[in-house]
Amino acid sequence: MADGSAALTATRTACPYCGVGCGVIGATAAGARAVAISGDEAHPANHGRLCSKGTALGATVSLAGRLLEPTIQGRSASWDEATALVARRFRETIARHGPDSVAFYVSGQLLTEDYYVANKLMKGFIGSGNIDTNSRLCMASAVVAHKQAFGADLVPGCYEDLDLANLVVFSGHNAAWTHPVLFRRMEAAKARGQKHVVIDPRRTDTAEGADLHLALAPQSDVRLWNGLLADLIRRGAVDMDFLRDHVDGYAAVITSLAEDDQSPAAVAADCGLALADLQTFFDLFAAHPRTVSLFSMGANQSAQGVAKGLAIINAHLATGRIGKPGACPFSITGQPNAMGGRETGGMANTLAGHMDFSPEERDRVARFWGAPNTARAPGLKAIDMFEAVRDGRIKALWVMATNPAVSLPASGAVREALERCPFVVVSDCVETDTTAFADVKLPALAWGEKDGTVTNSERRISRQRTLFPPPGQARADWRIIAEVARAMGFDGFGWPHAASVFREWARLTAYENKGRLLNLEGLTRLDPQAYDALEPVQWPVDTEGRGRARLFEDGRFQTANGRARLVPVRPRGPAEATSDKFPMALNTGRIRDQWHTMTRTGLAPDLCRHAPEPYVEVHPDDARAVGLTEGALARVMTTRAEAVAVAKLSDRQRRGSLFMPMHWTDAFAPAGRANALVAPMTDPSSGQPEFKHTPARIGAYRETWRGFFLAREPALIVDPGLVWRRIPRDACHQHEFAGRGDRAQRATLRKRLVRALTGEIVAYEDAATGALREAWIRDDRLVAVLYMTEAGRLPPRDWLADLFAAPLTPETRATLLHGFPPGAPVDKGPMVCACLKVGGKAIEAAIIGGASTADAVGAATGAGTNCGSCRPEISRMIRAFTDAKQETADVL
Ligand SMILES: Nc1nc2c(c(=O)[nH]1)N[C@H]1C(S)=C(S)[C@@H](COP(=O)(O)OP(=O)(O)OC[C@H]3O[C@@H](n4cnc5c(=O)[nH]c(N)nc54)[C@H](O)[C@@H]3O)O[C@H]1N2
Ligand SMILES: Nc1nc2c(c(=O)[nH]1)N[C@H]1C(S)=C(S)[C@@H](COP(=O)(O)OP(=O)(O)OC[C@H]3O[C@@H](n4cnc5c(=O)[nH]c(N)nc54)[C@H](O)[C@@H]3O)O[C@H]1N2
Ligand code: SF4
Ligand SMILES: [Mo]
Repeated sequence: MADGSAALTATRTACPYCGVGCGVIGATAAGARAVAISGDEAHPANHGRLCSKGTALGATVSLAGRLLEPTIQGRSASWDEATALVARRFRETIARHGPDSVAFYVSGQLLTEDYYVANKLMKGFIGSGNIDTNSRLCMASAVVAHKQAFGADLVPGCYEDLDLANLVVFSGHNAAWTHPVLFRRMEAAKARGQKHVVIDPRRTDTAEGADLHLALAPQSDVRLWNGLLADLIRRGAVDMDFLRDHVDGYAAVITSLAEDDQSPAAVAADCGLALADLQTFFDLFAAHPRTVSLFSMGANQSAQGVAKGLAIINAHLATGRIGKPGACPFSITGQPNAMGGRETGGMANTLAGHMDFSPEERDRVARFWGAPNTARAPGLKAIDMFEAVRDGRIKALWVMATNPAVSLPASGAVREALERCPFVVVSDCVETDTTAFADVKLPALAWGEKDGTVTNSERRISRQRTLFPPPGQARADWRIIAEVARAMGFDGFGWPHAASVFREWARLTAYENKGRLLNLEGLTRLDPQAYDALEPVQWPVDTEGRGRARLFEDGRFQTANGRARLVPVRPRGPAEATSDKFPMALNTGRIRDQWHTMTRTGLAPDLCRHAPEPYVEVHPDDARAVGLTEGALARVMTTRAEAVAVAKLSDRQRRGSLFMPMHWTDAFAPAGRANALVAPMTDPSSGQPEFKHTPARIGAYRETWRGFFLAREPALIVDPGLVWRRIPRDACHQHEFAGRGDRAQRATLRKRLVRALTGEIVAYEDAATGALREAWIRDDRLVAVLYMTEAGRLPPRDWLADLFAAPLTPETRATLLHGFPPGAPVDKGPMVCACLKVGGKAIEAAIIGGASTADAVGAATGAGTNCGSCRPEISRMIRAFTDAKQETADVL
């Protein structure tokens, strides 16, 4: 699918980040490893829009840090050798300890073709259910809720419903940051009158501009949605005809609701909400038949995640708000191919193609694969899988396209498991915290090199296409797996190209299909050319190749009797309650410009400027109580571990709650890893961990010294006594340090940092204040600077960081050790608009200059005019300024 002039080739592909699944056009020149990115206007998911992460894709395609050849125990190996070794070790382990002694842990960032092949090998030919995916951490609760309510893991709605709805409820979903392109679409609908309600303990950027924000007590969602359903019943707002014709379980739900006091006052009290706000929500919901309820990690990542999903679905089924334009419960997916993994069978408790382990379904899949050994029972879910690795039941593990040493809860125990496991294989594109534990590292093709399909949140299959030739010896994941399968002696893994894998997968969905909605019948005969040219299409795909936007339009569901099920759910508290020792609730999640464990977005300096360091957000009252000030280092402690992060004081946080982003790793900030803290408590039926609630306490870190080191190359420091973090900048790397040791600790660090530096040294030292400032200069260029202090202040870093980009002048040299140019210190503030690179200070200046709307700020500075995901923040800055002006006026 390439067209364009000989000089530049434009290729239509899809963004590798979130589940919105935006179409991207990459313009490349032959022989160059660079790409110009633009949004694909013809793609129905985004109509040409991209967010900051998609826009910055070009900055992530360098080969820095890439795995380019297989390695065995750290030494280079050929593919033949590595493949043979993996096959032999898996075969031997299975022969001695049985098929359940091995496991695959895979990812929603694999393509559908990769997923299909991995699943076929493990469940079909090795004969174990032990393949699970990081979607366990993400979508598992929604999957169970869908299966219980609809009979299969089916997402009823489509993005068009987000335009057509009159009311959108965001349940534990910070769309402004996590699905920015869809959020812009809903902002446009809001301008036409659509109402937004946000249910989230935090006042997120999504909540900032909403009509109503319900800052509910953590984990009280089931109580809230049950209260809503009871209220709808009281008002007579349920759809009795729809219930009679299409839904079972109404009587049971009524009985169950009666077990709790459903008076609005009692519900409001239990959810920590003002009664008036609760009433407003109930009124809004009753008044708008065209309601979409989006639910995401605030719902799924909970020990009652399934119940939360069901409570939301119940409200929709009872009001008949499903299968109609602008009305549905909508579980939005996180990863680009979370959906593809659920389809192919990446989860340990499903078999393949929406078929499970009933004897009939299992036999059907086994016949299709020609694999009499096909697993008869589900395997271990992620948390249990790593527990089994830790206690030695699993002895060979293959991790693909995920970084569990960072992203699984209780990551300390996960690292122990990886350390103890006799044989660990990791397929990745780069070195990660997880590859550090690998016996065998296998280099995978990355975005821009790989070729295949992904399915987005609205069941839309899109092509990811190749922009660059494979670097080094990197290979497609599906091919790596297929080669190992063949080396293990299995037939049925001989596909010549991705198109033939896809065709086989499509045929499985259609095989003996008497009513499974997941059916790709119309795609079973794609030849390589047609596969290459495949236009985005939503499953089910009929024999003519036509997709379907909305499911259940005829009121038929995929249960045995065709009726949906209302499933009664009762509210419960979090899995681990807060206590005197750990009185606060630690919540974790995402920030706007980083993607998970930063292996890609961490390469783009522009994406590291909005929230450059690991932080913990805390209510000012809670901070005051423990002597924490804005910007100080805070210790966060749980029963599992301790972390150190920068304190951000904000009344957007509830009292008693803390929030930490999930992103930082050993490579960027070892002390700031949130998952060292998180307890591995799970929902009993979905196995999804409660990432959003761990009892914790917070205090000040109280460092005795601080410093920063700017250098051209990143430094990696292993020293648990030290708090450090690295921030990539345009022309250098910024490292921030703090410690609680004496001057010897500083001296040891200094020695390590400067060991390899060469050049002329300019230095200033004041033993009395513990100030040390040094710069290394070679050929009029800065090589590195190191600043340390005990009691004193450190200069802003922006000016110094920018000095690395150009030769020094006599003027800049003269004030180098001051840390700022002649005149004022330079501090651009955080990067508010990552797309157009506009800092907070420039936006403040525009606001002071009279810009009083986000549009006006955009006109003055450009900020917010590309993807718009910073517009809520700009509005907040305008409001803060107006409030401050008002207060001043009141005082005067
Ligand atoms: N920028 C960016 N975007 C991403 C990603 C990324 O890494 N970075 N990752 C992608 C992936 S894989 C996923 S899964 C999605 C996730 O997208 P989201 O689900 O929107 O992201 P989170 O920040 O994990 O969590 C959402 C919200 O749940 C709230 N929450 C916490 N506890 C509760 C509770 O008890 N009840 C309710 N109602 N809400 C609660 C949190 O405060 C948080 O604001 O994002 C995708 N998009
Ligand atoms: N505390 C806390 N923890 C969380 C969450 C939370 O909200 N709070 N959210 C959870 C959720 S929803 C998710 S989805 C997970 C995400 O957690 P992870 O999956 O661990 O995060 P990523 O950084 O996206 O890891 C993807 C890895 O795959 C590699 N990769 C990318 N493309 C390819 C490819 O084509 N082939 C191969 N072989 N490798 C590739 C990348 O380099 C990277 O190392 O984190 C979970 N962890
Ligand atoms: S919203 Fe952003 S991250 Fe998500 S698919 Fe679109 S461009 Fe990529
Ligand atoms: Mo996710």
